[in-house]
Amino acid sequence: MLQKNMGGREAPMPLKKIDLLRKLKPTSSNWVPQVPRNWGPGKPLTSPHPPSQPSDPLCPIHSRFVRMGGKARPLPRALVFALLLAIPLAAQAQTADQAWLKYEKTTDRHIFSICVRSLGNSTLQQSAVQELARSHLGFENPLDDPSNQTSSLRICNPAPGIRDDIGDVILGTLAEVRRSYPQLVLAGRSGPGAFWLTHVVEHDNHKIIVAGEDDQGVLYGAFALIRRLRQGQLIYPIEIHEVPAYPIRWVDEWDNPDGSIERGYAGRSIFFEGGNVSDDLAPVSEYGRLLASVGINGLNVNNVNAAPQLIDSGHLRQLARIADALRPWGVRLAMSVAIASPQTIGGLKTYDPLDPAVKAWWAAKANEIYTLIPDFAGFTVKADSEGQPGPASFGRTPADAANTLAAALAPHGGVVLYRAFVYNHHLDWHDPKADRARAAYDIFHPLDGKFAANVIVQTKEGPIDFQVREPVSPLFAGLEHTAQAMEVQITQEYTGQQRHLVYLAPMWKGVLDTDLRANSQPSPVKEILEGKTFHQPLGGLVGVAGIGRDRWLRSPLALANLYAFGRLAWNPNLSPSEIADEWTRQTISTNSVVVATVENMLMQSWPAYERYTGPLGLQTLTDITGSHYGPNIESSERNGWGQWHDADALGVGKDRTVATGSGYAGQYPPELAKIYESEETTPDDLLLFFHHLPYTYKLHDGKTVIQYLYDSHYQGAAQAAEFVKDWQSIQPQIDPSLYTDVLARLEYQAGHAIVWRDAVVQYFFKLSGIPDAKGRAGHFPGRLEAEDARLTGYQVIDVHPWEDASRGKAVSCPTPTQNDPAMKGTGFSPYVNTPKSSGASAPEGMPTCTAQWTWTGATGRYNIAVQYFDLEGGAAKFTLLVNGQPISNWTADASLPSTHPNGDNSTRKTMRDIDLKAGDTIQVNGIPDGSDRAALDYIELTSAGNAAPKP
Ligand code: GCW
Repeated sequence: MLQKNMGGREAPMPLKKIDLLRKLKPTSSNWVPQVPRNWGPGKPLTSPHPPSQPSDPLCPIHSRFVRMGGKARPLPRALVFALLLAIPLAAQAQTADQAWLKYEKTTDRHIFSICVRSLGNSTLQQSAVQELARSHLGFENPLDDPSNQTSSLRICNPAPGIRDDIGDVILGTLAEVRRSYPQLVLAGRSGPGAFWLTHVVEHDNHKIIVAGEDDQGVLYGAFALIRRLRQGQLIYPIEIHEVPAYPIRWVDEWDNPDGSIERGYAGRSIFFEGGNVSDDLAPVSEYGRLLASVGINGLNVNNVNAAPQLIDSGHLRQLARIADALRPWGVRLAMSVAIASPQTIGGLKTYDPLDPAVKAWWAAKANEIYTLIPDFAGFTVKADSEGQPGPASFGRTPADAANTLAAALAPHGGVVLYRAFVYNHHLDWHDPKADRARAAYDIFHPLDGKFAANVIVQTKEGPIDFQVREPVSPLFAGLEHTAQAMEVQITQEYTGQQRHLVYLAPMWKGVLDTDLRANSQPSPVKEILEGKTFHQPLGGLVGVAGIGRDRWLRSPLALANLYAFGRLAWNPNLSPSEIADEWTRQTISTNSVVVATVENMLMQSWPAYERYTGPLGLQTLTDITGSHYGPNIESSERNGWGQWHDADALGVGKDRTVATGSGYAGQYPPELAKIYESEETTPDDLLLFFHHLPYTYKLHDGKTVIQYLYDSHYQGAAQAAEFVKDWQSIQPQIDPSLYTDVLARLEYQAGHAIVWRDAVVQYFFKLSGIPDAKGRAGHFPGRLEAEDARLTGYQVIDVHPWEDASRGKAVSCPTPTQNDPAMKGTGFSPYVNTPKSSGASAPEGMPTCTAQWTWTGATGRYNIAVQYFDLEGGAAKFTLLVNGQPISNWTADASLPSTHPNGDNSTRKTMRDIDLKAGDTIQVNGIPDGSDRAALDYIELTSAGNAAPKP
């Protein structure tokens, strides 16, 4: 019997046919695969559905040749198959637009002609067949026609339902396969999207069977086959059976009709432009393909802060085009709706969800939608949250609102994903009982059992808001009679916005594995979502993707997060490291050193980011009222947003205990509540989320809280620097353009990790007054402050927040219109161009400002880091000079938040191996541009041998 073990892992299936292993033994031990010399990149297929190829009557046995010792001779079919599947494939670099699905012909891969035949003719099966054609995997015969660079997949006898013995890979639904191969045993748990990969041998013809529970399962099976082949896995004999863990495997896009994307960091929308759906939806189709390849089956297309007009008739017709583009990939369209739509769009006097006219309006709207989009998936709702209208305006509950929408969708099979992200953002920070973390449970737990069957409550993984670490939301255990989905962020809003490498799978996996001990029984979050714990048929994972036109997520390595999200939504029992491994093999290289290096970088990246941004459960200590990017510790304090960490001179942390705090800890089932109630038993990495503690409180390893904060930030920043070296170590194995792209990102990250480190360390050092046992806080050997330099033109400024600049100060080059009291009476005008020999010259009328230091340290070879602010609204130019000689010019043209110098845009550029002796002058020239005032924080010299010199 076929069996599926937990969450879709493959399970052994007894063979019912020939012992293939015996048959597959190579006949020659010195067999060497060779390929023609003129093997080159193939012509990409422009459409996922090119016109059908003429049917190929047979895949002739003589096409399976390899060259041995200059002679061609036939190989037995079974051997060909085994070798095909066994040869490790050296995947090359990606282009980001095809991400992990960039299929390349390579010169070191040996491939053969293999036929593929689908038993059915559905669109999804055709997608599956064509995907195999596109994959360049084993479906070509180099000796037949070496000059033929197009895909030579032979799609054998495409006539549906006709049984013959031709195909080498046969695709079909369970029913179709059973009809054609009645002797085949395909058993085990099933469900929508499930698939079997197996093999049969008939009349000495070896075939791989891709059987899907439904057409979608066929497509997933084909992608699974490709995934394994591309990783070079030996899969013959093949026996795989997978069933997706969750029915809901959705991505949410937060795209606005004008083409902007809330919390998107990869350019403009692929869906919308200028208020309408984009004309060109080719990228949407390509995106659908990526999503399908990892099993994602739903896409909610617009921002949860929903633009009401998207539900009007004109826009619905446009949205139908998006649904059409996604349909060949089995990805169903969903949309966010504003609860006030019946009033704003429908012209009713109210949007009270219990008003009969409102209910009728939603029902009619649903009918209209399904006429246009018959497979429409459903609505996502953000209501009574961050200014969005909601049922509370009428004294109604989220269940009232959700059920009205659910009733409208139910006749069509649609669902409502109602977000539990409902909270008051005008909380009273004086009140120790006030706590935003409590909101979801306080509001939704009392409604358990009141939601319609097609409502799924969608809860963020933690009780606050996608922070670098939070405890798991207690609501997952608090809804026993309600379908649930967990929302995570793929787009890195609070985790470095794709400028920092942060592989999020370990964080998600930690949440999925957390055992909430509901009713004192094992109840890991992943099983609650799967419906196992509370017997709910619906549930799943939703990932806020934020993909845009710039290579989906802009950063090539960030795509590992999109991939991992899909894989975990399919099977939450996969480990983040095995997912990292398979992503790397398909995307970067199958070289074992590359795989090990990249996997290690990915796995270390989230812990490193946590260490340098917000350890001990403090959450990301970022600017929570602005960019959500750079450090800004006090932005969380003393305002209504409720992300307080209550730092004062004596201690830090939010008291969420039942005994003395907000009582949040008591929302967990008793076993966990007990653990979190005491600082003794709370895990260190969540300590300050639950407890307000003195800086001198000792952690489990005996280290004080303050010393841990210092150490953690230094350790995290040092790890970020290591990522650069790790990547450099594999340069020869990496595609050059990918290498350069990622290297620049990692170097930037290493510099910004220092900004984070210094901001948080100097903030807590000043607040606590407690010295760093290792002497680092407040001491920066080799650092020369800009405000201490001889300045021409530059003015000293206070940076806000102060911790974002070294000692809180920087220098900025004023605009010609700025009143410049510092310059008054000096006769100096900063608005003249300096001679060309002094580095980059300013355009006519623009000032060049300079900061100059005299080197008083030891003679030697140094690296000089310049810490400057790369501001929005211009591209300032900088030059580093030594003794008047330019060493390096660069332009501050990165796209970073804010027009004001702060931790969002503080950037480090390092010039290496510069010889210096005492008395040498070091100078930085800055030429502002627009609102980028060429602001400068400091320079820092380290010995090129890495030892810091004494200034
Ligand atoms: O994290 C916050 C984001 C908002 C977002 C909100 C939400 C779409 O900063 O941009 O709004 O969460 O999840 O609704």
